[in-house]
Amino acid sequence: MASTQAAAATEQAPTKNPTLLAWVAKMAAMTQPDRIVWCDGSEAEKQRLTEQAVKDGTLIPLNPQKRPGCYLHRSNPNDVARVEHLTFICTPNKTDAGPTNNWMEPEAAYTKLSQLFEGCMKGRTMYVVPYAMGPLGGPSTKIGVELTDSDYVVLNMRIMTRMGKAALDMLGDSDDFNRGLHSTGDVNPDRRYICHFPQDNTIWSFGSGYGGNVLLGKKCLALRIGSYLGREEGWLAEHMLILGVTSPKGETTYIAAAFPSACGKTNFAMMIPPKEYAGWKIETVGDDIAWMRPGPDGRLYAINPEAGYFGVVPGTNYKTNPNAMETIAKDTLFTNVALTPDGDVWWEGKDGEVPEELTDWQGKPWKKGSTEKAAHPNSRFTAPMSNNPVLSGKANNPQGVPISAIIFGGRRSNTVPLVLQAFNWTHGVFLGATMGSETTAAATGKVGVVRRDPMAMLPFCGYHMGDYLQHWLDMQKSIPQLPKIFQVNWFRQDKNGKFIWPGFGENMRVLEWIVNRVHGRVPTQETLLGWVPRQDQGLNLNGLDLPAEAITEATSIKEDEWKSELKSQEVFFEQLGTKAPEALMLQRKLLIARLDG
Ligand code: SAT
Ligand code: MN
Repeated sequence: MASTQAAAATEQAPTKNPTLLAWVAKMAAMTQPDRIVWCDGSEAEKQRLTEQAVKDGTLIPLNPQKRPGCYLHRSNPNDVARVEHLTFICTPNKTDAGPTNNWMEPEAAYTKLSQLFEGCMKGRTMYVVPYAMGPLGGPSTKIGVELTDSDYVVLNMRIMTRMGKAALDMLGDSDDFNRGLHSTGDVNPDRRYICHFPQDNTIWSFGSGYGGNVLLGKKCLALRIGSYLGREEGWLAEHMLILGVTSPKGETTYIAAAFPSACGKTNFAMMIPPKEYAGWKIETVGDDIAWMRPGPDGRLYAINPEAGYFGVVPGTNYKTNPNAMETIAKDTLFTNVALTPDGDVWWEGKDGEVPEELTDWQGKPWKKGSTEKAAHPNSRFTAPMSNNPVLSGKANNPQGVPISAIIFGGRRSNTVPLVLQAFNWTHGVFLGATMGSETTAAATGKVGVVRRDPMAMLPFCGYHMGDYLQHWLDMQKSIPQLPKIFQVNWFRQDKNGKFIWPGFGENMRVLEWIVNRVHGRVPTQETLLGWVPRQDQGLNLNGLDLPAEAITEATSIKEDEWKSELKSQEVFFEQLGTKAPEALMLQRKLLIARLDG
């Protein structure tokens, strides 16, 4: 059996890369697929796979008049989000994975998962999916190959990455590629594992068919393995959107911003400025991940390693994100949204009337007024970035864009003010390190509890969090022209539980202040926490229907809240033990002294 598989893998392969061929043959010998198909990324292949996915029920075609080229996929109801408790970093020493990751010893993990993978593709097709993370040929771009038995995964990877022949050509005969193995197995949560082997540049994912668990280029390679490689090679792999903001004078400033999953990164990256900002333009470079390295001119350059968006659907509408609505109007895969009787899709928070009747995300009949959600709260769209009306002309630039500001933003109903600027890089790293956020539906588990989420990387850092923060501090030395660092919080609530700041397009006002600070154009007010907009020459609030008290509330610093915040930060730093960076401990002491003083 094994030699037949190996021969089949080699015979049809569109490459002579010996390392790749040997690896594919070895994985095929273990998983024993009936067929091996090398994906070329062509239109014909897309059509063939789509037809097949429709035939086997994986995809439901949507009304071609309403949603041309769009399909609906319903995942297994036990498989609707990332599973952090089943995600492992497999390093020889437990300390290398650190206290914030689940750990398995590599040999033990390979042995355990081999038993699951053994023969799991019998009767199935193994797709070989070569893909590039980053614009083809760029200095930051990495190649991965994902072996998968899911046509849904292939069709998603085709949107999310530069997939197929072009990636294989870029790889050539090199052995420098990420080895990803995925099988949906029997979609049983008891036999579900997402294992990362940073030393081997390898990912094994078993038992899931959903998003970040299986689109291995995304969270697994671009963040977990990426962050590990970034430390080795002197760059940063971050959970950040990248946008360009252009003023009426034609000056473009590029900004990277970290927010946890499902906290509005996609909305922010595609924002349309309010009418008071005529002449201003926001353009998207990326909506989820940034790879950043120092460039020859001493600035920090960022690329978006992805080619598509895997965004949260509920809440998306023409008010919150018109550009996303345009983006998902065609050629989009929807996962776990509701279906209308006329073959369109629906979700909570969509524009217009709630339909009388729907088929919900599980395929069951649904009636208006039902207490159940019609679309899953973590339902997603997969759409090519080329659909985005405000895609930056630089999104495909292999060199990336120079970053002038970095923003850290959590979801906090209290404590953290609307915006502040860090005193310097080290203080900015402290702000990022002490980020907290209320949990969302993007991962399984309780929603709405505050957890420390340093730089929005808690679920995505592929090594010891203390070393990661030290790496951020160390990067200062290799970036002569450091970006300025800011902290924002769009999610602060008043005492009635209502959001104080209107958010969405109005975030442009905060962005303008950040741009002005970056270029040294506005004075600022020093506070205990950092620099904030001045009352007189601060945020432009023209046209905003917001009482002055609301702004005071959204920007206020309450010392009692900060006392408990410091406690919670302390628990986090204690977890890092001796790896808690000294410079950050000093920042902490300074903050305590300021608050006590
Ligand atoms: O499922 S994903 O991990 O890709 C989405 C997210 O959590 O941001
Ligand atoms: Mn994300």
